[in-house]
Amino acid sequence: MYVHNDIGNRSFKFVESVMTLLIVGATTCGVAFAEERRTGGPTPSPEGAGVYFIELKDGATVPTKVTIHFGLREMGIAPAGSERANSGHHHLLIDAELPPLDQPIANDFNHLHFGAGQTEAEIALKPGTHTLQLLLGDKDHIPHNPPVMSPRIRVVVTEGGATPAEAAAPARKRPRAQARDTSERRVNPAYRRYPSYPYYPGIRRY
Ligand SMILES: [Cu+2]
Repeated sequence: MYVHNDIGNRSFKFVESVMTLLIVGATTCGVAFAEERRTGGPTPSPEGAGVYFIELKDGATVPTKVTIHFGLREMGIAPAGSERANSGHHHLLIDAELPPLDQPIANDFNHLHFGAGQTEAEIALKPGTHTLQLLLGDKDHIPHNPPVMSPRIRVVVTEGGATPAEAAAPARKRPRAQARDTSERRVNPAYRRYPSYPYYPGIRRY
């Protein structure tokens, strides 16, 4: 009877300590998770916001000079320094780890800022494998909260690599517009005799 009681008591203690461990563990995880989510600067980003590479996939082969198009959803582009809700400007991280998300993004060859509001950029990369990542920054170049960033993708740069657009549409060759676009040929010869018209303000000409 006594032994039985002792075992019962011990097993209860064991269960109790396991429960305590579980509770402590869950609390710690919860705190760590909350900490993770809090990263980012003082500017909030709306739900569903995201940045992405347009027509550029992970593992793509690209030439040494490549134009990269930046996609943005659920937010607007605003130049650096301008205060506008739900907006920011693009940053392209080249061969760089994710920087601290609550501080201004560094400005160097690995962290390119597009503070004028650009949505594309031509960059030059050496042949080899490189990583690219987009990270939106607020007026002060600080990531939003939660941060708005793309997955980090890997590109293989070769001297004769196809551009992302060519890779996306390999069947289509040169755009037709290029062959046609000579302004001389587009002018109707009949109009050449009248090179200019008198201009009357307020009267619509057709
Ligand atoms: Cu910036």
